Amino acid sequence: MFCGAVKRRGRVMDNCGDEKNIGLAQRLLDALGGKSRLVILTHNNPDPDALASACGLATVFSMLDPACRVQIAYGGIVGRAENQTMMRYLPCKVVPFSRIRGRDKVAYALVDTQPGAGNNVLPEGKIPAIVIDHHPPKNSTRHLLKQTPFVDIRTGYGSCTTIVSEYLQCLEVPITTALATALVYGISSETQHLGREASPRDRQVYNDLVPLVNMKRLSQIEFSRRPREHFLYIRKAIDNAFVYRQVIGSRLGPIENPDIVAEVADFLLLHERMSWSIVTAFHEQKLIISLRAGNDRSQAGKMVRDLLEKRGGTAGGHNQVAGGQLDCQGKSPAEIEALEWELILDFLQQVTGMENIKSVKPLVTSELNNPWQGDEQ
Ligand SMILES: [Mn+2]
Repeated sequence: MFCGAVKRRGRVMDNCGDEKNIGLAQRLLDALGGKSRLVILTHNNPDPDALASACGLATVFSMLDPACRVQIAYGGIVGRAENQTMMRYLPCKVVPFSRIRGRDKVAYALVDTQPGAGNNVLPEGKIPAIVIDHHPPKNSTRHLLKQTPFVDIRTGYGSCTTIVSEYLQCLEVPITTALATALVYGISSETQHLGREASPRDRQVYNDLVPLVNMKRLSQIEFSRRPREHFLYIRKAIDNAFVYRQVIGSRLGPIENPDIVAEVADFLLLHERMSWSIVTAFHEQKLIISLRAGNDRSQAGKMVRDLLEKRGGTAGGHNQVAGGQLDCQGKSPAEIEALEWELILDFLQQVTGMENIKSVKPLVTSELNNPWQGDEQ
């Protein structure tokens, strides 16, 4: 029904039309290479885009091959309240990767991530059967994609969910209310309601799906109640916030919930005078960094790769949203903190074009706190 609608409006869509539909279905099935189990992996600490993509792909496979056992798994944790609520309402079960048995015998699909991206738990040396993503591939990992039977990477798309939604539409898979709600939340949270990095395809799919959504549930997800810890993180973020010209940032120190880094980066960019935000934190021996840009022609993804890859880290992203991590195993807290400042100053120089930046200004406090010292519980 959706394909028909799209064709009537004269839009060209990949994999649409009866012949190509069969092509898409067959290519997806063939990618499994005869395996009867598929594990769909999101990126670590999955966000709504990754969760919705995984759920959409699982629904595709349950129609294409009801005999195939499909599981959705993730590395890291689901920390953000909205994402936890979303998961409760998802029509698919999503489990930590530690719960997956027989990891050698299954086929893997990666959604919203790629082999070698550094942000997923695809077992070392495994080539996935399927990769569906909207992040630009890195040159260093192209050889892994070449070996992957089914690759669909569309860097012009604002969300990975849009790609998977197009599969559902083209293959005429029935979309339940719960699935539509998840897909629409995936697209809207990734693109800030289509305002950030959204393409015409994102808008089209979103508009197709909205009539199927349970709006009350969508609202419950987006405006989830939060635990006390959330407010402590926000206080910490504000207390440690700094500004330098058009850049706002914060250092969160050691944290339990890695999702908060991206959340604070979005939050700080709400400052009316700022065009960039940078947030850093430390979790499981890794320095995590999140970047946001207000301008859609900024190159946040390239920026964070330049910052981290020369130091041995992994990073990726788009024009306005990007992030990465740096392994700090064996380093002392003082060394990590020094590295953190080095990264921030390097970033400030690149963005502002200023040299010899010595200090940054606190946003609200008279002096900058040190998030590495003391617990604020
Ligand atoms: Mn995404």
